[in-house]
Amino acid sequence: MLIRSPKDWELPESAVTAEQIYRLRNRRDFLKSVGVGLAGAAFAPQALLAATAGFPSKENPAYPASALKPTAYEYITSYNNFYEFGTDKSEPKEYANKGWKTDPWTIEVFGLVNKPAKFDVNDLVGKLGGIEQRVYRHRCVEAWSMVIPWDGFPLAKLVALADPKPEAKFLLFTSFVDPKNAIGQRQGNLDYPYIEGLRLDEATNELAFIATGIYGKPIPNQNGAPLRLVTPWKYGFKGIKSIVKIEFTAKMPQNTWKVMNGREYGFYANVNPLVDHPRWSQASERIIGGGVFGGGRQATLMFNGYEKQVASLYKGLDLERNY
Ligand SMILES: Nc1nc2c(c(=O)[nH]1)N[C@H]1C(S)=C(S)[C@@H](COP(=O)(O)O)O[C@H]1N2
Ligand SMILES: [Mo]
Repeated sequence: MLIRSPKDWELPESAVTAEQIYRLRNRRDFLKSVGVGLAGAAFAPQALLAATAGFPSKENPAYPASALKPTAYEYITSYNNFYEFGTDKSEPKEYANKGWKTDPWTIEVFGLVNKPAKFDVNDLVGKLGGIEQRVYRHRCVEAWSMVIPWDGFPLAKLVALADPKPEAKFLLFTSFVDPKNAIGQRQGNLDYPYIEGLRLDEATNELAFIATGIYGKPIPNQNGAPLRLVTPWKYGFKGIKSIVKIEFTAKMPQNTWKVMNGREYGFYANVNPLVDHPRWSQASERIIGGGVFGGGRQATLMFNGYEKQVASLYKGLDLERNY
């Protein structure tokens, strides 16, 4: 098993020259220019590829690795929920890396905003002033958990760039459609595209994050490349992967799991150990990962341990009804 220490993934800036960075803005041209074919591209130095999307990132001292015990990289990237690539935890790693392209990638921001726009992901990261690292808890509704060192940017920055109109109250996120490459979309295991929603004040909460990396490296396809939502106080299914559209709306949008089974999954999906899932308890969780840190169970925390940051968002809301 691969356990990476910070030393392995913090690549010195000196490893990348200005010229290389410049050429990598046209990554494929660069790979062609040095004679790296499709097969060789997999071995292109991470530092060089990473340079285009703002890596290496700096740790945000408010969410340090020292406060939590990050799950090993190997587990984070091989135990996944990404139904577009199969329902088994091991399938996304295999099927999301068989010809599905996540670079280049465009994301469209539109709806009730003053500045609708389409962005190339790397341009967007540049516009927003780069990326940072935050170590967050990750709690799936299936009662398992991990701790993930994400790289990315606060969603609030993207919201500010879009400049919402006063009528905008919600965000509707839409994932990609590509049945040719997504085996789960061919099988029709869910209604596609996968969609998710947030209230505008949830989206601008300091915790809401768009991840473009894990452990200081570009986010692997199976984790939702090139950019996915991270809302650590909510169950994992809110963290929609591989986003292509964000629409600002006046009405509360639908979300995939609520559409599939509204009796079991709601819009809010806030982690709450006191409200059981109809088929299992949410009071505790299985810790993913072997060795010293994994394999056990622990009590689930209200709002997954982020009560201080988010409890005020839900004042006066009946959390049992508004699951
Ligand atoms: N597009 C899309 N996003 C998705 C999912 C999915 O099936 N499709 N699964 C969700 C669920 S249930 C979880 S727990 C997390 C898993 O993220 P991870 O594989 O990076 O841990 O992604 C969420 N985002
Ligand atoms: Mo999940």
